[in-house]
Amino acid sequence: MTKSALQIARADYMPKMPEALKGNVKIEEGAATESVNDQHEIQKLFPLTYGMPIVKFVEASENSNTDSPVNVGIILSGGQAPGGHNVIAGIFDGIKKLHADSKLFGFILGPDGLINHKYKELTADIIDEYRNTGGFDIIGSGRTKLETKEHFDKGLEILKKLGIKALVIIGGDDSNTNACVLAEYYASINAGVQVIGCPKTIDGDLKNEQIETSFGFDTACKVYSELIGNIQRDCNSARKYWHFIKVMGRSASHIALECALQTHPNICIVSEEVAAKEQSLDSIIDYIAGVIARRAEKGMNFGTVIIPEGLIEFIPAMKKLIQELNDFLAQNQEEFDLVRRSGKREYIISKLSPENSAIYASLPENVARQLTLDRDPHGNVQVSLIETEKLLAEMVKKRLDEWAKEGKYSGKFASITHFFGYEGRCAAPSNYDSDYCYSLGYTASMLIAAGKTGYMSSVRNTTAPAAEWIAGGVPITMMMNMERRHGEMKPVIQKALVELEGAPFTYFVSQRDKWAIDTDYVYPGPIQYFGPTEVCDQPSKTLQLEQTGEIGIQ
Ligand code: FBP
Repeated sequence: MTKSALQIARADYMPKMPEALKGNVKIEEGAATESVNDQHEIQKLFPLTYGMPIVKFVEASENSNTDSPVNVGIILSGGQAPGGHNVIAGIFDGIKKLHADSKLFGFILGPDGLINHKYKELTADIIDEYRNTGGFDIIGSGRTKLETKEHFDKGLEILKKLGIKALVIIGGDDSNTNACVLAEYYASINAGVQVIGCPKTIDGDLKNEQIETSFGFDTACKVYSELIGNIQRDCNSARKYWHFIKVMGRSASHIALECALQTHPNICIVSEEVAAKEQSLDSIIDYIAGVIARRAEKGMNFGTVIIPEGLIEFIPAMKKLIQELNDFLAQNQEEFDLVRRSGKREYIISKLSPENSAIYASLPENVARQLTLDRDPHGNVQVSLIETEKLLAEMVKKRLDEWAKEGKYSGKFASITHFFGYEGRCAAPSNYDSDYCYSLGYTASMLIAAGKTGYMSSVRNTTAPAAEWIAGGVPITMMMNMERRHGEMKPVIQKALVELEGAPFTYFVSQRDKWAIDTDYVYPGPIQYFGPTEVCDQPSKTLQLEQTGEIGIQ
């Protein structure tokens, strides 16, 4: 494999770690915990893993190594996120420290690898190739849900065969929920296999009081912010385009908000605000067109708009339309397929309820088509494939044309659209993610040595220097509540949406009118791996605002 100069230099980077993890460790247990909501139901569903204490690791004087090898299996679950390889390297170094003969097995392509017994032993040579690199390619990832008894039993066969003491599932909220169900099940049958979770997702929506952030968010946002900054500099140089930039984040708008905090765009839409204010698509268009018109009055016919990927489902009226379309197409797909392509739009308009039909009719041709074509295996419209950035750009143009006719707008409008998602998910992890992930992995191995199951590895206080970080574990049941999923009440980890009362959004609101009209762009530049600490080691703005109330150096 040919390596870049950066890859070669990064291979030697030693992730910074909490002081407490550097030598022998001992565990400190806190008080019993409760789930965030629905305590009675969650306790009933998880009798063996409910109520366990939060734990942390502290330095110990006595030897904390184990008498026998600690064999561990790992699964990468869901979308890629920068730093996954360092979680694995941290686990590897942790179990080798515990006992030199410990072995690490990686299950290939996500949960499928466990179910179908596809695995590979990750030896020191392999691990060394992947230290501080982006991607999940060391073993690959997959989106199969590990949730049935058949899956669990099939998995146990191979775990037993390989003498695996614990399974670490590196995933988002759903995968960690399933990790907890698995932990409970293995405990209930005395399987002798522990299950530990690690918080992963660039979307940043797996966080709470104990889990400060999910890994990968920091790097992905820095990559998108570099690109947005570059676009802003281009746009401020040519002064002739409005750039509509959609950024990933299936549901929550954390990525969009973080990128806004890093780059000061003219407009950033936050889906959670749209939902809370029950905004219509029309009012969003009015808002964007209004800023464009105000800038045009000052002679500035250029700017940037950041749009969160999940927006469409947060607009109440669009959500209803999508719901009716899902239901209608699920029952009438065959008839719909027989309608000629040129007649499909009219067909749908004639079939929907009057309210949804009017909204559907107002959508540009391509978006209306995407809403009927792009469906996942469960029959849902795949919102991530809907080109919201194009939808907004087209509708804004229409609105500005109307205003021009009414004499309310006399600027020039030309737009360019972008979607940033896959560009950031496998980037070489920032120092923050390299360090954080390595510590998460190392901590997971310590949780295993302490005999814990049903815990998520946690590293806190990460806005302080790494030596002061606090490593430990949180019972996964503590993060759970009951939610309706596919018509049934299920125990799930609460997804963290952008809090409208929280420090990052409040700060954004205090600045956005200024950013809209002034051109106050920030150009963060590429992630730096070597150099002054304020350039290389700064955590995300979201984290800094949440933990310290300060935004840090721009
Ligand atoms: P995870 O929640 O699994 O980490 O994935 C998040 C994400 O990157 C979203 O931002 C995006 O909508 C989605 O994955 C894309 O999924 P896919 O990789 O299947 O195209």
